[in-house]
Amino acid sequence: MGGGNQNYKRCKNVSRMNSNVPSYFFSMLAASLALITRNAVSAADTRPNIVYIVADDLGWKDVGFNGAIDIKTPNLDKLAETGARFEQFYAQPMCTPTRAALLTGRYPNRYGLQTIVIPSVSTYGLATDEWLLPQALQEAGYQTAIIGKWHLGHGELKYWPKQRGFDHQYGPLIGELDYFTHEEHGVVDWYRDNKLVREKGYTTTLLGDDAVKYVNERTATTPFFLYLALNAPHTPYQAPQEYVDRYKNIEDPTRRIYAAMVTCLDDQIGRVIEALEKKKLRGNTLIFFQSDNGGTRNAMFSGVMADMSKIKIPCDNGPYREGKGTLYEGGTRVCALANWPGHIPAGITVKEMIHVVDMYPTLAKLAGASTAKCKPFDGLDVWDTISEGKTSPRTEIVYNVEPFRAAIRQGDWKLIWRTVLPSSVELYNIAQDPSEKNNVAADHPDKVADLQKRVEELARESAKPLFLIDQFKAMQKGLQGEPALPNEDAYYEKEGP
Ligand SMILES: [Ca+2]
Repeated sequence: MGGGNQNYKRCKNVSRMNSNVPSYFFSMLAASLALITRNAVSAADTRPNIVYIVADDLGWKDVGFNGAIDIKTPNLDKLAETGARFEQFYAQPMCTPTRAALLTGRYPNRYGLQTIVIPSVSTYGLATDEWLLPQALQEAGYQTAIIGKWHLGHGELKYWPKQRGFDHQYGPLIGELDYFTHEEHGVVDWYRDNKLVREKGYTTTLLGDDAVKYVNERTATTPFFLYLALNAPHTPYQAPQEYVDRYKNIEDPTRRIYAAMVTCLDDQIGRVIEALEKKKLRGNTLIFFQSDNGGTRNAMFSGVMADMSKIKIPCDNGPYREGKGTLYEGGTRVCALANWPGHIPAGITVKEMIHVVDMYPTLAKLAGASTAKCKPFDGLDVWDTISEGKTSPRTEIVYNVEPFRAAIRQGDWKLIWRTVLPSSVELYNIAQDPSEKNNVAADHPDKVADLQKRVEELARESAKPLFLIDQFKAMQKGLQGEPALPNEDAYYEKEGP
């Protein structure tokens, strides 16, 4: 309405300046036409399509655009060359928490998903009173699809993606599965629009097929949000032989399969880009890519399906310490890029801090979606940082806050605090020491105290971890039943002291 009024006022001014009526009439006509054209353009929807791609447990340095030499990722590299790569893009240390942070714009300690992941035997999920990104986009007129891994609740239908704002769903609901049988502990976890489907094929390729089909069915009149959550290259390490054969030069057998998995993932992304180009949708599509956490460096966090005792862990997080599951940079600083021709400059490196919680407010604003139904965001709109290189509004990263450990970064200072006994405190200057080699806590007691105070504040605001509640309940059940005393008859029959 404001714009309309301004036009009206401008027309009135024109009328004062022009005494002759035909000139005034034509000015009015021109102004009206301009207004109609503008409205027509917005009705045809220039809001971007969003293709948000997540890889699973991909090492920071296992993509060409971050320096991988043996693993080939030409499609991702081209997106980075013609878009923005991120140097300090942070996620949570594991699958469930990062995916929850992305879709809520809020840190997982707000709603109890901060600890580990939702195990396949558990029935809890992402709180249904959170208003998710696909819901906001759907409400704004977007078509929405999840093609790939969910891992935000599978035990009850109310937690499933189609119940949470996605028009279309295809892929697994839990955290890991066999790439060929689509089973986890003998149970098939492969669904299309809430229906169990039994299909042949390699998961990464099947997800790529469905993503291409989805793009082919879209038109320029309705924007869409495609959340392409590829389950590769999470354990178990499995790849089609044709991809493994491309890496005969890689000596270590697990790294060879892992490389094959990553290249297959890259190929699917290439197919999706090609489909967008053929449909002439590429120019108005923002593509985002990230790993959900760092590559695995510790077998304890690798998952439950693979026997890690006989293999060399294949992931490479480059200069960053440790990996998935830990609060060090290797677990939380992930490979990421964004690409939107004409809107994100080509070949830039965004060096500013961004956290995955920032994506919801950023994307919702680009989409013109209301966030009125959301709980208070931890995320910030970082679009000017991505598109114009402006300073990030983000000055703090909350790596995680759990009852037994936490990590937080303010500016260049990062605290990692282990609160269980024996406790430990680590302080790093990330700008000077990105590999976290020199713990300088003893030299900066005031900085440690400040950051600990902030962690205490966040801990007081936190929900209890649903994982721990669930595990305690399971443990309590195990403690009930008959006492483990010897059988009475057997005891009295026994001769002895
Ligand atoms: Ca993961």
